[in-house]
Amino acid sequence: MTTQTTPETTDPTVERTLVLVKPDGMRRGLAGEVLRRIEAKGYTLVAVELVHATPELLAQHYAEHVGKDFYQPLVDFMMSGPILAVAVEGQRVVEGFRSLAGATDGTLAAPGTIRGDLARSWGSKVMQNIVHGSDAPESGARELALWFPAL
Ligand code: DAT
Ligand code: MG
Repeated sequence: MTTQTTPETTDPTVERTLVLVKPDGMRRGLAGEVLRRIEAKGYTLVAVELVHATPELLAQHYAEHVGKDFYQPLVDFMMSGPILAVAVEGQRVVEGFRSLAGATDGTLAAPGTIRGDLARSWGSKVMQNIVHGSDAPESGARELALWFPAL
């Protein structure tokens, strides 16, 4: 009799994403709440590190936003305090964490999501939305290489 199960290590649906608890989340003491939700969903924490971001790191991380009018305020905000960088693994975790995080604008994010439950936005506060999550598996791999070069 042959086994039908696929070892998790060879399962292509197992992927990794980068989660950041942004400076507003850290200031408000919400790192544990974010990690709790990730773990409760069933994902695995692979690496966790407290990071003080540099302009160089943020320019690579937010390459798609360089030159936009909110870019410099975003960099200033992301350098306003420590960030908790988290490498998270699981089946379809990239889209799964985006779903846990909710929409970018905390005012509009659905209740039940991290942003919907914990973030509000008005004026320039829209960027204070607690968390970052990679938006595609390729972004996850690219961003994890920036924040966790040894991983
Ligand atoms: P997300 O973080 O949901 O992936 P994004 O990649 O479009 O959103 O933008 C990155 C961050 O930049 C976002 O979390 C908050 C900030 N941001 C996005 N659009 C903005 C805007 N129009 N004004 C101010 N900040 C903005
Ligand atoms: Mg994004």
